[in-house]
Amino acid sequence: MRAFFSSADPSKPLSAPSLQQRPDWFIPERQATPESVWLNRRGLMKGLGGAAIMAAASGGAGRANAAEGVGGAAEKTADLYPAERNEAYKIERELTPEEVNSSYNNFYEYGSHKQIAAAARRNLVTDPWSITIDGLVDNPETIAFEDLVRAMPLEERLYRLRCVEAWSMTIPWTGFPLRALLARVSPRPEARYVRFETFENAKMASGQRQIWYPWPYVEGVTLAEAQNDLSFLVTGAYGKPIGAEYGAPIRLALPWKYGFKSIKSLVRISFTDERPVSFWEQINAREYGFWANVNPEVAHPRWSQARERVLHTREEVPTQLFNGYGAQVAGLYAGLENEALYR
Ligand SMILES: Nc1nc2c(c(=O)[nH]1)N[C@H]1C(S)=C(S)[C@@H](COP(=O)(O)O)O[C@H]1N2
Ligand SMILES: [Mo]
Repeated sequence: MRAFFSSADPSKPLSAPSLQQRPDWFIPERQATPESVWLNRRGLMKGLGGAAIMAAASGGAGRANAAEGVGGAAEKTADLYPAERNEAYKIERELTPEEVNSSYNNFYEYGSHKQIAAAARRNLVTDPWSITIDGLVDNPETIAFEDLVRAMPLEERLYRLRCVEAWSMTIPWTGFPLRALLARVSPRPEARYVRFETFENAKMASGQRQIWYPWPYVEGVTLAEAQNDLSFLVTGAYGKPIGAEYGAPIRLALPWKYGFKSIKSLVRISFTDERPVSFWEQINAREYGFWANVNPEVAHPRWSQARERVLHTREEVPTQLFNGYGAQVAGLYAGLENEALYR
């Protein structure tokens, strides 16, 4: 499974560094944590030792897992799959095989490398799972995952995913338009942004013991972006509920933006009048901004975005503006030319 990512692979065209290759990253240039704080953290890490931290993490998670059914909350909605495909969202690329997709993931809650699937499946407990919708809405609520899914119109869409690290996949997602959720909760006129938050529980995500990351993972979009047809809340893939590695039981898909915007395992969706500061933006705002629209002409500070490795193939293809979704989304950015739209 790893052969095609081997650095010995002569067809590997790009140096596609992973997000964590940044030895100095936890002191970002502009908003450094006060020195005393991170020195203490380092002291703590040293004192406990990495092994002790890992053992504590997996011990706790193992117990949690024993109490859980195989499929978590998703099991309660399994009868909804497969959902009917919406033919408006087809693409010319071949689908990435499920076994490839489910063994090459970014999910920093389970480690800063790609082989997190087993740990996520073992430790992510999704039953019970509820989602809180709050902030500037007329109908705030906290709702059980299965109740929300049953109230929403599920459909299948074929979407691309273009990671900022210059690889891509094509995925048959199942879910519902974010717009349908907006209609349910009725954002108030003052709401300008939507903020998304992943769970925070180091007992079921050992990566969250890495306390120098700004947990929980947070993302955000404008209300106009949230209302776009393409903004999709994902509950399934390949015709069944999503597994832990994809961000069970519910995650976002924003196919015209770099993959890090597509936040996993959502517990909270908030409507605000303030632009949310995302997880990666907190870590390094120079490299990972709020907009993060795909653009082959705007290089990442450390590598080109001109081309992408199509996972599972040996192909390297040109990246497209807005990841090929310009017809649907370019209009969202009229008048915003002075914003850093492409990082
Ligand atoms: N909570 C959370 N969401 C996340 C991430 C993460 O580390 N934690 N990684 C992001 C990145 S960088 C990418 S490319 C996609 C990967 O989704 P996939 O593993 O389903 O391909 O998830 C995004 N959502
Ligand atoms: Mo990514």
